[in-house]
Amino acid sequence: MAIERTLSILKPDATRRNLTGKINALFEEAGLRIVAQKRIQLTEATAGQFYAVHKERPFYGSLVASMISAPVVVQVLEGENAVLAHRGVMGATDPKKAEPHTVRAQFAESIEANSVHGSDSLENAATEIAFFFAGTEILP
Ligand code: IDP
Repeated sequence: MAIERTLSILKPDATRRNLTGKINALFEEAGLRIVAQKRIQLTEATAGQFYAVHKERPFYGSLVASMISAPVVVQVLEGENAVLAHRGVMGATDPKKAEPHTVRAQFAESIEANSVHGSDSLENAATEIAFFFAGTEILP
C-alpha cells in the first residue's frame, strides 16, 4: 500500500451550509489525514484556471460561477491509496448515482453543486496540490 496525497476542495455549497466538519469526519473515518487546510475565496481567474480542462464543456461557465459563489476549503489529504480512497468517500459526480454512504449522496445539492472536489489521479494530485499549497504549508 502506498502512502499518497490528494487535493480536496470543500465546495461553496458545503461551506455555505456549514458542512465542513461533517465532511471532514467522513474523510478521517476513511483513514485520510488532513495535513493542510485553508479557507479561501476563489476568483473567477483562479477557478477558471483550475477547471481549464472543462473549458469546452457546456457547464463550464456555470461551474466557475458556482465555485466563486462563497469561500471554499482547500485541503491536502494523506493516507494509503489516498487518491482512490478519497474518490470512494466522495462518491459519483452525480449524487443520484452515488453510493448512499458517500459525501455526495448525503450532502450534494446537484451534479454541479456536489460538495467536494478530489484529484482523479496521483499525477493530477501533485499538480493540484502545488496549485494551492507551498510545500511548507503541508504538515504531516
Ligand atoms: P468529478 O468532480 O467527480 O471528478 P468531473 O467530471 O471532473 O467530476 O467534473 C468536475 C465538476 O464539474 C464536477 O464535480 C461538477 O461540479 C461539475 N460537473 C460535471 N458534470 C457536470 C454536468 O453534467 N453538469 C453540471 N456540472 C457538472
